[in-house]
Amino acid sequence: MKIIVLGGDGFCGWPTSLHLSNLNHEILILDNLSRRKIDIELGVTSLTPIKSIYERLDAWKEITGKKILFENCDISKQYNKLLSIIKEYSPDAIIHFAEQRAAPYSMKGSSGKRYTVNNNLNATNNLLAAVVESKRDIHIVHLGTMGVYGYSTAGMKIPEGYLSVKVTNDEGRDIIQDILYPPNPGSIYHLTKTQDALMFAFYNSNDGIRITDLHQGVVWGTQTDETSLDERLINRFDYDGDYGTVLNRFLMQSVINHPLTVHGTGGQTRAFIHIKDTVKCIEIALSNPPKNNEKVKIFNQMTETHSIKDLAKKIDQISGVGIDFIKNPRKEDDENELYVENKCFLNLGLDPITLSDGLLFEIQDIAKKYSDNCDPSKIHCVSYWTEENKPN
Ligand code: NAD
Ligand code: USQ
Repeated sequence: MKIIVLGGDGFCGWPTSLHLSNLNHEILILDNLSRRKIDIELGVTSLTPIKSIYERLDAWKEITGKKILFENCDISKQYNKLLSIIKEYSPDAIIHFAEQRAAPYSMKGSSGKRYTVNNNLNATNNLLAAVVESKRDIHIVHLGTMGVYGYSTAGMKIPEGYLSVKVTNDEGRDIIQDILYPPNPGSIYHLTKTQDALMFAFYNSNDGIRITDLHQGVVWGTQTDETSLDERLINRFDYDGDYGTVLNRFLMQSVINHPLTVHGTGGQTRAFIHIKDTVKCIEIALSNPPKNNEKVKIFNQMTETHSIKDLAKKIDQISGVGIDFIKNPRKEDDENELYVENKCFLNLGLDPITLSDGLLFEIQDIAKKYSDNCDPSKIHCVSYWTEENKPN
């Protein structure tokens, strides 16, 4: 397959590009390297020493003989460039990772909110408009988020995208319809993903674009089989208060003897997936595209759920660093239950990787190896959802 990977220099996009290239797909990465620029703006670096995109691609070619192409393109702004690349390269599929993905960054005052909305919504709309204008038959695979459903206890299993509702009309007749699950975003970032979903529904019904939207949980881990081949291919590892995700943060904190930063009571339950399963799920989604005229396919891309408190306890047990319950910088429920349907991927052959001490130790080893790169002053989250969420 010929595949364009939008955002292929990022945490999920880089290992996915290598994985698909290894399977002999032809890969072209489009990325504006904004994630690296945000590191500079925030005064942090990935814990792991990531190489420039050019060094990464040269190393991949040297090690495997496989060539991945790269173009620097801001897909939220450079519409004509995006369109001509799509027409010229004529891909079978486009994977869309190219969005600002940190909830705390998106809540960093008006600049974070405006940047996230402008970047993410224009990126998605430009992609969809360009696919229509190119007149090519292209399968779009988008990375959405479990957070589109919200994290209030639903009292039911969260379905894969659509909710079957029954309404009784004026004549007393029951009408049954599948609607998009009611969106309930918890941050500006998550809000953009709910709006992406509406754009997909519209372009799918109006233009017949074939789309798979993957509502992914929190990703943990860092290396995949391909990124482990050589240090120059290493994946990024975010630990800072904006971009670090909770489990990787806790593992990193545990190796530098920093008490684990649980927000609030830690009763929040979230869905998780290992990065090796992320790349596998995308491979599966590409091999199972929607048919012509099929509605947007929505899969829940997660393998397990855990409460933050239970994760912290588990890591405290293996490290003994202690737990620091801090005032929650976010406006979110203190406690929630979460049951998620994930049959789509399981039925298509996903064999989930779940939390095991072995994998936790593996990530701790990486964090330990590069712990000199950690700036402890960047660990705490200093992005607050509202004034009331600020520390007393
Ligand atoms: P990331 O920030 O590491 O990677 C995103 C990449 O997209 C970066 O390389 C960035 O430079 C690029 N990019 C952003 N805006 C762009 C634009 N306008 N034009 C071109 N390139 C642009 O993020 P990630 O963790 O790899 O996440 C990828 C996708 O997966 C995101 O859409 C995110 O919402 C989704 N996701 C991530 C997680 C997670 O835990 N990391 C979980 C669920 C969903
Ligand atoms: N949390 C802590 N302590 C920390 C960091 C986080 O208690 O040090 C808590 C948060 O308050 C939240 C939960 O852990 O309740 C998850 O936070 P997170 O930063 O790991 O994840 P989140 O902000 O939800 O975002 C991440 C990715 C995002 C993706 C989302 C999937 O950055 O791109 O969409 O996970 S999901 O959460 O399923 O919506």
